[in-house]
Amino acid sequence: MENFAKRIRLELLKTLMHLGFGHFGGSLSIVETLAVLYGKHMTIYPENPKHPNRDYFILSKGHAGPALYATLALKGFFPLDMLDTLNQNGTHLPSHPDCHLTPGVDMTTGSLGQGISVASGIAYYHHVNHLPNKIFCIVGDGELNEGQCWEAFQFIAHHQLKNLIVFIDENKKQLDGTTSTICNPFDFVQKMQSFGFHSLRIKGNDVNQIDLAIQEAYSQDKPTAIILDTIKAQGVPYLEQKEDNHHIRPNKEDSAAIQIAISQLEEELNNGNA
Ligand SMILES: Cc1ncc(C[n+]2csc(CCOP(=O)(O)OP(=O)(O)O)c2C)c(N)n1
Ligand SMILES: [Mg+2]
Repeated sequence: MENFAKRIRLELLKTLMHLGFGHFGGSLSIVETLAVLYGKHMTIYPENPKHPNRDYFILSKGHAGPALYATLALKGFFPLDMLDTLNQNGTHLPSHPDCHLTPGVDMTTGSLGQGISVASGIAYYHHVNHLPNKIFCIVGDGELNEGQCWEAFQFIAHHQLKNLIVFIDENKKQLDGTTSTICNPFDFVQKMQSFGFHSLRIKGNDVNQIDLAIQEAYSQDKPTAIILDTIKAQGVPYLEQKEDNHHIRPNKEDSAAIQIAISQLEEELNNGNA
């Protein structure tokens, strides 16, 4: 899974550098979670993406679409070289996911707050029909400013939708500042517990912790919210330190740092150290 995370991060960085701008911060912070989901936990059918037995993934924080695209390409939903068409005219990879355009994308997202509502609806359908499919959804910590998310959480807990695992990417930043200064969320673990969830906080850059948290979720008698303690732009130290790392159009210094990260990842993957 660590190896897969490195491959996702590498393809993601190459894709965004090819485009010349993008949501580096929020894409990088979910790489490890995507690696664990698509590398281990999800039943997927890259040759037949809409297979009825598939598990579902909803990227509610849709601006991190490029991280999902890198993952889907590496799993064989579409060719890797398609990543270079990100955001171009006529592309099948718009900057925010579109389920009508991209194989493997289960829901169109980007308007924050809506993905988690749809995920709860998909989970409810499978729950009442006694279908075994699992549903995974990642929401952003800033996204939780949207009241709609909390309506969805109430619905999920009320109906005991244990087939849905919610991840909150707590990277502590939103578009233009920190979550604590813009609209303090306080403690997401306590909050989700009081909303009726089993909830725990783990290191969101540690694939083993993510894996164990998902396994823990399977054995609960209530739905689970996994709080991912992450760093915005995780995995590229220079960008982690950059104050405004939500949407970046890399300047000379940024580009040099990203190139170093790309070379390091390539070297680690080539040496089999990953
Ligand atoms: C309804 C809605 N309002 C505003 C935006 C613009 N927007 C895009 S990303 C973002 C910040 C989201 O913060 P967070 O969920 O913390 O994302 P992350 O830190 O994971 O990038 C905003 C306000 C949007 N996409 N949808
Ligand atoms: Mg955030």
